[in-house]
Amino acid sequence: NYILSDYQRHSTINTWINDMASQYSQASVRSVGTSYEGRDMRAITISSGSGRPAIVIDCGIHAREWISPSTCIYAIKNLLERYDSDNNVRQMVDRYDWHFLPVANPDGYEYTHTSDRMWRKNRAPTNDWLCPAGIDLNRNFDIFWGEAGVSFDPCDDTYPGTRGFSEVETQAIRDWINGISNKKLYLNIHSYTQLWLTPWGYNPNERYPADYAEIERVGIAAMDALEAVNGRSFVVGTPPDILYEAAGGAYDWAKAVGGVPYSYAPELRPATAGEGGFILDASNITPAGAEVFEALRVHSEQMQ
Ligand code: 0X9
Ligand code: ZN
Repeated sequence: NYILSDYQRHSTINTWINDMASQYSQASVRSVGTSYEGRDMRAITISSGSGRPAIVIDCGIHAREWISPSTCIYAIKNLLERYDSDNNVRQMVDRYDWHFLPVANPDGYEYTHTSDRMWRKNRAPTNDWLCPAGIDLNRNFDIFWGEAGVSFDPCDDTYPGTRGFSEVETQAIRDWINGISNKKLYLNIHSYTQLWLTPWGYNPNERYPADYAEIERVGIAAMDALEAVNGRSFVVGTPPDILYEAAGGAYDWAKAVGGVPYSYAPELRPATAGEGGFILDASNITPAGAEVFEALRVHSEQMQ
């Protein structure tokens, strides 16, 4: 049970993913790409059959948001370990194929462990000798790229790179999503402030997608279940309405181009900077994982 006892290094997570796949027949590993510094971007699929619709979840696209990878790990662990004993979990796995990428930005994640706990971006080079590395991967998807919520100063946290999909990590995430058929749900998991963000993060042509009412309905049902676990409340809404506009985000791309009908960007614990912000005590790993797992269960039950 070491894996949820603390935030883990990338190599530990990759080894654990392989261990899960060798222990459980429903699990299989694949590499979706290699990061700029050469780390393996390892994904795991959980499936008990064939031809099921897909749920696709990535964590850790922002390096410092450590509660995100741990929550992916919690979900993988619980889907596999409780499949035989828990009817709810068995239904989750029998209804959907689950695809997880627990660390979408491995170079940034390692950098937060070794050098700068508050790093957000990847570690690929910029053209600025003052700030020689770092592109915000959640501004680098080719969907209204660079139009809002970015800074073109490579020293800034929202530097989107020089063009959409300039980064090997976003290319890998894109190709991984495109390679999965019959996708129903995509989650691009962040922290913090306890939001379940709905599309669009930025869209100059429409404020809400045509199927917004359904996206909102399922999101609210999921948050009711999440809150029932530990009493934490999450707000459902779009970034322009409840946070800020930002273009080039993964979940906007997944819905608009990737063709995933239900697409969200959750912002996990905590609610406030006073509770730790990005630097959240490891005692939150299990309760955060458990509450998000309930939200996943409701998504899998309620999506049409
Ligand atoms: O700014 C972001 O990328 C996310 N917030 S965070 O504090 N984790 O950095 C919000 C992403 C919402 N998605 C889009 N606006 N596309
Ligand atoms: Zn983030």
